[in-house]
Amino acid sequence: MAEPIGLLVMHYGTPSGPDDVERYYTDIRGGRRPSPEALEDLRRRYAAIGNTFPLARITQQQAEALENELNAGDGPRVHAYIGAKHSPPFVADAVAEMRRDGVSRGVGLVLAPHYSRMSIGGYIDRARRAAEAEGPRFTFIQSWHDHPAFLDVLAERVRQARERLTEDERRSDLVLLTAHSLPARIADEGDPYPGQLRATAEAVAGRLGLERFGTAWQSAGRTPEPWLGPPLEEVVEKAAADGHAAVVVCPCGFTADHLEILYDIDIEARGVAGRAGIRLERTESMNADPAFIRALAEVVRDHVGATERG
Ligand code: FEC
Repeated sequence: MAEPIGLLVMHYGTPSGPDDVERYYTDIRGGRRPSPEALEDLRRRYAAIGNTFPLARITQQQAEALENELNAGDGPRVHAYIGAKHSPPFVADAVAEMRRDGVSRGVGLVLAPHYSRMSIGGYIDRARRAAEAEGPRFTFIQSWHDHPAFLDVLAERVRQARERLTEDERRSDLVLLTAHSLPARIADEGDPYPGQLRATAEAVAGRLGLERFGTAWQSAGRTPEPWLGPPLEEVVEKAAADGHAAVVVCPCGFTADHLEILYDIDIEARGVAGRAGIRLERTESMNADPAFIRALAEVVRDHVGATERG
């Protein structure tokens, strides 16, 4: 039997608990410690979601389910390894483990669908550096924002969220697809990230025949430089001013429940909507939903097929 492919499943990472928040934040900031005020603010946000840090557990479930799904099919056998950007086991730790296990062929998959040099590019750089001298030999899935199987699952999530609205609300709702904001200069550098979010939104709207939809950027960093906009909060306020009774937020740039969903949308953006007098309904996160896992398995199979064809 052929040697299994090492599937490197990469995610953002999360603190291991409240005591790990400072280390984590310092890592996100490239080794610079945050100011006491910024740290306090982050601690407050984690406290507001009950000091839960579900991302690592959910990623584990996603990776296991993906490995099982791929190994149950006719395609290539895989062994999944998990590596994070900002918490252990880091991407480099996972690559080292693959090497210890004798993996010679690796495929890198980031659990975020849209490519930016600053997001997916950062994961790929880490894995490449770790594998440079002694392998494994890697290929990377650059983005999967427009994979039809993923778009089908997303569209179904939006359909379900709209079902929860009253008929009146549905008649004048606005569907918003969101991703994590990044510094606005990436747009001038020709980065594909903004265009990919737009493409996801248009494809989902097309599947559902939506007339009222748009994109918004969420969770911008707290730095002085301009970030991609418009920010979600502003779009929600404008939706209220324009007479929409509800907004349906689909955070399609993320695949799991974590701070950026449970705080930034469920608490912050929902608070803005409430004050503006409209309803905010959010699509359920993908997490380890079997339909999402089947879609991811297709993404991996298509990539392996394409790289083997050369
Ligand atoms: O629940 C958790 O513990 C982790 C949630 C989490 C996810 C996530 C995903 C992305 N980020 C991206 C870019 C940036 C940039 C900066 C930045 C800062 C933070 C901070 C926290 C945080 N991020 Fe994050 N991100 C998550 C959490 N992120 C906490 C620091 C405090 C704050 O600003 O809120 C700014 C860095 C700097 O200050 O220099 C840039 C992108 C994603 C989506 C793609 C991916 O998942 O990799 C892009 C989940």
